Formats: sequence, C-alpha cells, structure tokens
Amino acid sequence: GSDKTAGEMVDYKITGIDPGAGIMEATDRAISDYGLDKWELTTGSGAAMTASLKKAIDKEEPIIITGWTPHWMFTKYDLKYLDDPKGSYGGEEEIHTIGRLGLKEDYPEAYQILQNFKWDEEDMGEVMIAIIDGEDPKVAAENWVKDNEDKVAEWTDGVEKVDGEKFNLAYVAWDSEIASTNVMAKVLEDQGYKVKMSQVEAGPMWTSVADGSSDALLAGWLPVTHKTYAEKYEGKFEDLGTSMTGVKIGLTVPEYMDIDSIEDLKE
Ligand code: PBE
Repeated sequence: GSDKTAGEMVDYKITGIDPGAGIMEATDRAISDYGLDKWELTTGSGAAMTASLKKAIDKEEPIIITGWTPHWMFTKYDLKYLDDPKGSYGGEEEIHTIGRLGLKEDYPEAYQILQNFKWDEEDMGEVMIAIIDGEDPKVAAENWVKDNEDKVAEWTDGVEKVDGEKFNLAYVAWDSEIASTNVMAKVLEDQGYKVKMSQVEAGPMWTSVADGSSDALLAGWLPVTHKTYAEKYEGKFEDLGTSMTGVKIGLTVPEYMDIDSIEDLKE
C-alpha cells in the first residue's frame, strides 16, 4: 500500500490515444464533469497507449488509460473500468456501419452485406488476439472468415456476386476497427469487389463518407462516442445499422490499482 493519491501515483496523467477519437472528447468531458483540474490527458495513438500499458503492467506500476471493449487488452491483462457515476462516457454503446449517400443505388450488393453485418465481442476478439499475437491483419481476417463460414453466409445470403467494382472502406488504426475492417474487406473481396482500405484519422474518416470519397466506415460508435461527428454530418450519410451492441468506453486501470471510480481521482 501507498499513502499516495491516484493523481500523485500517475503524475495526474491519463494516457490517451489519437486526438480525434470520441473517447478523447468523452475524457475531456469527464475531466470537467468530475472537476479534475490538475489532470492532463495525453494524446498519442492506440498502439502507443497499449505499449505504455504493457510497460506499466510488466512492472506493476500505476497507469490510467482510455479503454474500450471489445479490445484484446481486457483479455491479455487484468483490467477494470473506473465507475462513471456522472455518465461522462455514456452507457452501453453500439457500433454502427455508416454508408455514403447513394450507396444503395450504386452498390446494392455491398449495401446489403453491410446491412446484414453483425457479429459479437467474441468474434472480433478472435481476430484482435490473432493480430496482437503476431498475425498479419489480412491473414487474421482471412482465417476468421474461413472458420466462420456460417456467419459470413448470413451476411451474404442471396446477394449476387459483382465484377471487380472498386469499394473504399475508411478506418482508423484502432485495434477493434483494424479487425472489423479487414474482415469486411475480405468478405467484400470474396463477393467480387476490389476493396481499398484507407487508414485515416477519425475526423477525416467521417468526412470521407459524408463527401462520398469513401463508401463506408465500420467504426460508428454511437450514441455517445461519435455523437459530434454524427451530428456534424447529419443528412450526409446513411446509418446502415449496428454490427455490434453492448460495447463500451471508459477510463481503465489495472486491477492492482486501489481505485474504483473516476471520483477517486479527485482526492
Ligand atoms: N475507440 C474505438 C473509438 C471508437 C472505436 C473507442 C477508440 C473512439 O473513441 O472514437
């Protein structure tokens, strides 16, 4: 045990990810909602954050990160979300598939598959774990598709093959979205599309679908995480439905830390 407060232990630092992520906006909101005046949210990337997390865990040192599920970090490490009694992070989120306007007319086959696309935390976890264990994302996705023919058959049920049409999927290099986007790219390729995956920041990802330069994104975390983007581009995209429900974002710490709530950061 230590007499230090959580703030003293981590230098009043929350280890964040890329500045455009919805979880960064939610964390700024938490800092204000809970009066965490001394605290700072650092920016970086998902990969930099998980590297810092690994370093801390290896030495059993304190760390506070911006976490989300599904994510392999909850499988590899013993972690817990800090309670959020003020609801700064929303509650249960859903992952929505977002298409550009006109997609249904231009690519009815892809449109249908994207609308049918539904999987669960365990499915995505398999792909994420394979990747973090060293598999190439493309190969991990191919293997998942091969091992889950029944599920994929439901997404493509009754959909006709196409002949090399170009399809552009925008995504951010978040581990969850690397998994989903590689899987969908493989499914659309098997359908006959020539798929391009464009890795961008969160803002440009939404912009590219809204201005039609991308056909779809799979990373629409709603109702809270990407609320600002969804509102900004209202009427300029089509919500194709949820691919996953019961997902979550929030401040995350190793189990060995002696705090349970964001309110404990005030002390
Ligand atoms: N995430 C993963 C994203 C959405 C998916 C939680 C880091 C975000 O915060 O915008």
